[in-house]
Amino acid sequence: MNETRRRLILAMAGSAGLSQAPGALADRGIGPAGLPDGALDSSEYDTLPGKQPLIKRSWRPPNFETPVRNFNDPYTPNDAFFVRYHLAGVPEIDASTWRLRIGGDAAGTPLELSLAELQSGYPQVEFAALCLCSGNRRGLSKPHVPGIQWGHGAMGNALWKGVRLKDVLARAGITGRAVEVAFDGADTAPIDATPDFVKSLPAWKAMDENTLIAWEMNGEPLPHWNGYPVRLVVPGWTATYWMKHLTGIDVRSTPSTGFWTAQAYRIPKGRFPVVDRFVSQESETTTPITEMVTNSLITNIRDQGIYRAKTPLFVRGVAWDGGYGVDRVEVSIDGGRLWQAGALGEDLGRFSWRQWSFAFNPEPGEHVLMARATNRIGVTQTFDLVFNPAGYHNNVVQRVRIRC
Ligand SMILES: Nc1nc2c(c(=O)[nH]1)N[C@H]1C(S)=C(S)[C@@H](COP(=O)(O)O)O[C@H]1N2
Ligand SMILES: [Mo]
Repeated sequence: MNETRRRLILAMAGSAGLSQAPGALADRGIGPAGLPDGALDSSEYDTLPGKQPLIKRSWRPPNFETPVRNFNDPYTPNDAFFVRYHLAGVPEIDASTWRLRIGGDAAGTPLELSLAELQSGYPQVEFAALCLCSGNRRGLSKPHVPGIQWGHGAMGNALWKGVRLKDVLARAGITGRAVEVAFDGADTAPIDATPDFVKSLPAWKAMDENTLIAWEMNGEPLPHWNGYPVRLVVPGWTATYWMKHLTGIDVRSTPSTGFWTAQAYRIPKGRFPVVDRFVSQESETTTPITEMVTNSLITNIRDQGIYRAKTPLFVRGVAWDGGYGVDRVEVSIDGGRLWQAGALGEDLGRFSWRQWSFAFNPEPGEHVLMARATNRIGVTQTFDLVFNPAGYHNNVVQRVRIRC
């Protein structure tokens, strides 16, 4: 808890929402069409200070989704990057008085760092990584599940710059007794009914050389809404662990019992093809979500869109996984009967998404476009939803219907 922080008053800034019929909302990119009617009706473009108009899924706390058209760029612009909060008390932090406290019963030499000390005291690293909300596409779950009804846009790819968490933990004298490392951000719940957002990582993942304490995103300071001044970057793992406005690190010899680690963000055991385990938090039937599953998205073709026949149509998209790297993307233009190789774009690193493209000359008539990614350890996407009560890990192969 930082005394100097102030709550940001969420002023309705420049509402760009238009009242239109639900069908038109899907057309404007608020979709996809599979979202529940209520979610489409209550969503609109709206503008947070410093951001472009994004798709508002909730206002308090702010949950804003990136329009899919932005995913045609290799990196998602900072002012279009999605915003996800659990608590409505979004902190406004003065970087000159911000401090990061590292302690806990498995830290022999607790310490406190200013931003300048963090930036000058450790080797710096920068790489690309996809930040993807566990619940991205939750709105497409059938049957529907409670929670923010995300479409496809609760994700973004960026270059992250910071220092390795393991270097800071070493300075704090992390001992062999460490089981988990828990992270606290400066946000607060306005009424104390909601538990503080604290997330724990297994000690091995905290000590991974790619887990960063980052202050820069795409060459700029982190935007306010994406964790200014400092956030955790846990590449390969879903964004629930990417603590924003990081203020406290607790190196623990015992598993965290906090709500957001011990009860929330859980998946049924054994149903998803994931490799990484979070053993100290596993129960008989559930386990915390860990790495992202292999997935892809068509980014430039509109579902129900009309395109020219007998003219080359360039299908573009992105594909990603939990950090092994994308091996291939196959594309079908006939609803999944025949699959052909898509062309992969530049490899921006194994934690980045990978752009891909596929060109064909459509015959007149209807076509169902599909894309299916496979990663370097041979794990691919599912055709049938793996239902789970929180709607996580939706990597169902998309079906995009077009008419030519
Ligand atoms: N402090 C803080 N950090 C947080 C959260 C939060 O509510 N508070 N939400 C997490 C979740 S669930 C997601 S999906 C990502 C979203 O990152 P973004 O808002 O920068 O897109 O932040 C993570 N870090
Ligand atoms: Mo999330």
